[in-house]
Amino acid sequence: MENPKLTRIPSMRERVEDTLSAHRNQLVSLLSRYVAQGKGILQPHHLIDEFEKITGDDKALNDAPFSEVLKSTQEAIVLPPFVAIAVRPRPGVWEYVRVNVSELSVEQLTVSEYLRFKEELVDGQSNDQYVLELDFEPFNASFPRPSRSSYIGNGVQFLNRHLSSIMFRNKDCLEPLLNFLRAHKYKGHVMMLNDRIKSISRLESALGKAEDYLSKLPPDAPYSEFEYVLQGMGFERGWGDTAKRVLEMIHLLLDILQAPDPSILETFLGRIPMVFNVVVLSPHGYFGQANVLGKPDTGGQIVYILDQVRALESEMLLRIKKQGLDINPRILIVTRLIPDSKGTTCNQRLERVTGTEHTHILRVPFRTEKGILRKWISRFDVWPYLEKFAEDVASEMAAELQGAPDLIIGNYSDGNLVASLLAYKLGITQCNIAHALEKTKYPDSDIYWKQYEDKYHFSCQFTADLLAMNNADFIITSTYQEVAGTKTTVGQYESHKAFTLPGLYRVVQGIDVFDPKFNIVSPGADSSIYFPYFEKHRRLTSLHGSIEKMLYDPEQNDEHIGTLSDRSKPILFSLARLDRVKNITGLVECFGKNAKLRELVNLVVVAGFIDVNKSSDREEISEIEKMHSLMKKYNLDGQFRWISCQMNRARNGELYRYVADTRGAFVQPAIYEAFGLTVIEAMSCGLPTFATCHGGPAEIIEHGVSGFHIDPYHPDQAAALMADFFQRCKEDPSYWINISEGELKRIQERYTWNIYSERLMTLAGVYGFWKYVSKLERLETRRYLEMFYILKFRNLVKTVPLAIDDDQN
Ligand code: UDP
Ligand code: LCN
Repeated sequence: MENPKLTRIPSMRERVEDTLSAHRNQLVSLLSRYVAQGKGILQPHHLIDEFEKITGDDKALNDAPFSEVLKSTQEAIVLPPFVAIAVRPRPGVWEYVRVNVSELSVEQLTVSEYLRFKEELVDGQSNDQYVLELDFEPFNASFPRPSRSSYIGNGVQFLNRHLSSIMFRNKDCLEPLLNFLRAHKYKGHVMMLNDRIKSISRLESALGKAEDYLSKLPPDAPYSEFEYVLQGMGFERGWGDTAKRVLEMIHLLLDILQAPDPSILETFLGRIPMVFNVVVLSPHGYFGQANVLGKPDTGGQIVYILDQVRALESEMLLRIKKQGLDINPRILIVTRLIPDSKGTTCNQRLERVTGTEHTHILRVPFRTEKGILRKWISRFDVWPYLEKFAEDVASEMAAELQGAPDLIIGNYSDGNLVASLLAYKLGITQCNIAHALEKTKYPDSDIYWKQYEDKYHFSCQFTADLLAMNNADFIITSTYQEVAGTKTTVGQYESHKAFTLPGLYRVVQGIDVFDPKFNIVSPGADSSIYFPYFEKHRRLTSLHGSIEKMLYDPEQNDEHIGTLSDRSKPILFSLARLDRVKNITGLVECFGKNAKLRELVNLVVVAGFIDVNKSSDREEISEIEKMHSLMKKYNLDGQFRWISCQMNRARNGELYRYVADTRGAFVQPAIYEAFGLTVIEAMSCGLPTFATCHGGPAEIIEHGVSGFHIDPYHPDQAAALMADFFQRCKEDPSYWINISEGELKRIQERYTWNIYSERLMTLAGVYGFWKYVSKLERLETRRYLEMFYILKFRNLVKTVPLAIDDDQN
């Protein structure tokens, strides 16, 4: 066989240089166009648009290496005569190149040099060699991590492979497993192994004896019948509730001792009783079970957590029973107590979660030296309260649980920070859920952070995010794109890999998306509320009267304004909080402009307040004003109905189905949507859905099969796509059914709470074990984080003003 010729892959710099020498003229013309735009940041579409202008049909240039480089460029920094580009050949992998357009020289930059160059956009040239750089790379150097992008988001699978291969290579590595099983206790009661088993060889022989003994018993013999015999051999409760299940566990462990295999290890670790008490943190309000949804900051995260804890409690009960234990699990959702609770239960300390037996909301107030903060405040303003909150939570939670939890789950930036403080202090396994990382939602909010500081305090938020993502033992995301984007777009976590906050610090390695802590575990929609429109026997027809009133009652009031003069038209429906990024005003505008769409459908939106005086949120107030002005500008009366936020979930579920009855559609027009629960809700009802192509919905929906993607930056195209859909459905009603069926299939395959809770409990087991065996390595990172918290974060927090209660004004 001929020897394959070994060729070196050219560096990014060489690829740019090669193209520069082969296509000098065109490239100079292109780069000059970029430079002509002056100092600033160019986005990928700017770069490609200009490239297409100069290449036209020039096949040679289109095929040149530079074309590839440009297609994977995520941003260019123009500071004449330089153009620096950040190239992302594949998810998670970045390179940086700078071209001097006057001298036609090309240089490869390190991440740090690139960021320093980018800072010049804001601060001008600086010779300061001592800018603080945050770099987690050295701590992770000895840590296992995959290199293929396809492994991203499947950390547990990688970790199991790694753990089983080291156990296989070196029998001494089984020792930590033994110690782990021996250390297992619940409130002082030993589980799994007692003192009789002190070594691996002893364990092996005891397992052999137990196997022998159990195989002679009836498979369904209860544990109590053989408890004492097993105890004599060195086993304690936790292996199973029947002889059959204990035998299964024994076989799994014997297999691991013989020849560790990743999937066996995962099954075994997932079945060890480890999690009885869970604390779920979601500090900012309003967190309640009624009358809260749609209020500012109160949306999907609340829905997600309430559904999650119900699913989690059932899964925990099932597992505990199968483990042969008689223990009641506890789940506490910890949030802030808001004394001025505005008709909600947010002023109650403890509230049982409906549909559960062992799950409560525990509310702890935000407190300062001046006392308790009484009013609601925006999630952007909570930073000064969190450290004290964490301390108060530590004692309240200990009292409530009579001990420490086994797992802490943080939610959003504030919850993840508090989770980090508690998990670090108590040595507990920490899981993070971002829901949304604001850096992605607000473009360029890192480099221009100072402009946002007054209203958003992103300096605190991004710092908190970095601290929490690095402290977490594992991170759950709803989609792959949340971690590492797509081939062409950057993931939310990925955007924290390298960025700069000029004047504060520079992040050269903030998080690595290849870290095996990332796992995709997607949520679902509560199937008792969001079920298909055609399941007639389950439909809540008794609510149709109030739904029709909401939609068609001619009265104009705080609850609804606008009218629908032709009730026979399908409804184009949207439901969201009225914040800027949700872009409801963008939807209203694009509807207003498209005569065809206006002729084919009625637009109905449920969002925010109609009366501006009811809102205390900055963004919401400006969106409310914009909605009113758009209604006038486009003369929407007769074709448009605006309904204020709706907090009754059961009725909202029926509303989606009511819209489906009109052969309508749902539209989610956000400028960016981290995941998008309303998309899942609409799809679960079988309502055809159009959703933003920026963020989670791009992954949830397969365009043209289980819904449609729309681009909020091209509203005219979005409106045309929707008009075409309704026109086509008018001509061929089966098209509507096809899309609806496609959506229901997609939901069943991927987005259900059953899949979620099973996965989460297994992850808690595997990462709990991993935390135990890797204690020492992680300590280095944690000490570095502690220093960053104390030296940086605490000072930043001091810049955020404390809120003043209304009666103190
Ligand atoms: N929601 C609601 N009433 C409203 C607005 C929103 O019940 O007036 C619910 C909606 O049904 C969904 C959640 O709030 O369950 C919004 O979640 P999503 O993930 O779509 O967006 P978020 O608000 O979390 O950004
Ligand atoms: C926050 C968001 O912004 C949404 O995109 C998510 O669906 C929601 O949280 C639940 O995770």
